[in-house]
Amino acid sequence: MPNVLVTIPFSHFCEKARWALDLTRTPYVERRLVPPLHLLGTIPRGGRTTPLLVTEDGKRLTDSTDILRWLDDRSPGALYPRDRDERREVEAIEDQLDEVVGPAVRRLVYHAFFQSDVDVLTPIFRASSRGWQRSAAPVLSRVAKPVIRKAMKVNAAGAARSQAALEPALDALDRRLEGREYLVGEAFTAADLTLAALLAPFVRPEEHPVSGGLQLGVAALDADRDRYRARPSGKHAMRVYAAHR
Ligand SMILES: N[C@@H](CCC(=O)N[C@@H](CS)C(=O)NCC(=O)O)C(=O)O
Repeated sequence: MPNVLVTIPFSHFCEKARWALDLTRTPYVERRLVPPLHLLGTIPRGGRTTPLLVTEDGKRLTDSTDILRWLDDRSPGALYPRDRDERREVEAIEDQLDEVVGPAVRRLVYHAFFQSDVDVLTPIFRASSRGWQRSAAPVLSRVAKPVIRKAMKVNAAGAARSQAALEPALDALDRRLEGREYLVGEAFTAADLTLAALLAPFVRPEEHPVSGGLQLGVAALDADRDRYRARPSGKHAMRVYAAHR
């Protein structure tokens, strides 16, 4: 059995895992399922959220960080530094990104989508899938919208809370990046990959395998993109996509 990665294709946590698999040249099959169909891929495999990796030897990894650690165990040093102190720094930054930045970016992006007069979800579903899911994108996105809104508390109060959590986290990363090429040490690590993948919905790098090149035509989202691209953390995300994706 090959390694199987179950994804919501445009999810930034899924992009984190997919990038790490690609970077370590680990063969895998991606099962792309738009929400809420992802549950058909995750629940039977003993999970709920995506990414979920079933490894060729039958392990089920239900969290992006577990996937990166598993990959690094197989290719030591590919994602985490061999130096113990540097590794701890990378892991701490990754945890903070996963816990604060990832959820905040997701809610803010969905909030901007749902505020827009234009239907943004359908083109994203379409760009994400093939076959019948692609043909059914307008229906599936209509079904998904209220589910996402409720599950992720996508509303004005939630968006305000997320913005308040995101700003200090990005300020700290902006300061850390002053005068350095990478977040930790002298090389690209899981910290840089995680920052870039989790900011991708805002900065929209061309190299993104699902959303790269997708024109959404929503002025508010384009203004957000330009604002995030202008700060050091956003610039760093764009730079590591160009150099490492
Ligand atoms: N901490 C988890 C977060 C994963 C996560 O929140 N995945 C979202 C997509 S961005 C998901 O599958 N949501 C659908 C659901 O909860 O049913 C990880 O790093 O893997």
